Amino acid sequence: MKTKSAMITICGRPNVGKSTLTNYLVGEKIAIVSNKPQTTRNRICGIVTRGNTQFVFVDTPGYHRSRTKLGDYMVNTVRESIADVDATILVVEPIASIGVQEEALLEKIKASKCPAILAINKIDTVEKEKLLEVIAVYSEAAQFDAIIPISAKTGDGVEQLLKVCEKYSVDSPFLFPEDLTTDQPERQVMAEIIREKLLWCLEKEIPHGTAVEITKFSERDSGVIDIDATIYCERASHKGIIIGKQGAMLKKISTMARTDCEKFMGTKVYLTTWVKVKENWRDSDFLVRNFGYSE
Ligand SMILES: Nc1nc2c(ncn2[C@@H]2O[C@H](COP(=O)(O)OP(=O)(O)OP(=O)(O)O)[C@@H](O)[C@H]2O)c(=O)[nH]1
Ligand SMILES: [Mg+2]
Repeated sequence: MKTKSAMITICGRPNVGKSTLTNYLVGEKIAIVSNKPQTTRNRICGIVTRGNTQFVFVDTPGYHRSRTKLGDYMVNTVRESIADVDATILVVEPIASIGVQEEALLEKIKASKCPAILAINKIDTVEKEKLLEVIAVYSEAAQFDAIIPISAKTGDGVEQLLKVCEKYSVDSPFLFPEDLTTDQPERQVMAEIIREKLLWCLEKEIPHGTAVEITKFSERDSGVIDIDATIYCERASHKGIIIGKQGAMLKKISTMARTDCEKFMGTKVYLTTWVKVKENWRDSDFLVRNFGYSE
């Protein structure tokens, strides 16, 4: 069979719905999602194999002005992901003005000389007339191959987006096995699921200052998987909040995480969690790398 592939980066400011879109395209939850900005920290491939074409969508961290070493890593990850791909999808909010993040990303896309598709997301939240204004503002600002209004939540327009992406496929062997949906190792998916629940359950800066390390991941003969995870946070006071009264918060987080881990693994999971403090780890090159945020 003559095969094709297309590698397509999904970029945009934090919280626009890049990971929601990636999950919808893949048809499985492979990237964590939250209503807080800066949820995604790594570049994550979502793999979609349709007939003789394999799409590799590269979900990236939200482009922002970084204030920590971790932020530097995230922003660099976006920059690097825009180079050497077949096309980029810039995801934006349905707002009729262009922000500094979009301008900076458009500049990078232009410099990379790679074709750009604009995906105006969250159209389920706006009226048609408003959408036309958004389209007008963006078509004036840059040369897009296509402008596609979508809702990553309802799936509206996503099939059309995929159709446009097909244009960028090139003759090539498949880059990943056909049945794979992400390039992340299972351990990393488990750590990310726990981080998602931290983002869901905790307020303000606390979840942004957490990192999760899987210290044990082993399968018993019966197929049950034992996972030990350590949650790192930045302050002793945060540790108290994560654990909660009589451990109630940690229990809630762990229970929610275990359910998703079981869904992803397709088997029973025993999850044990600990909480430790690493003061201001996001500002330490060494610790940021240590937690896996490095190329
Ligand atoms: N109403 C609506 N909400 C959406 C849509 N797409 C995403 N969201 C919501 O927007 C929020 C952010 O979604 P994410 O997918 O985590 O956004 P992201 O761009 O990956 O964010 P970062 O990883 O922080 O850069 C979540 O609360 C989503 O449920 C959409 O099409 N419609
Ligand atoms: Mg994301």
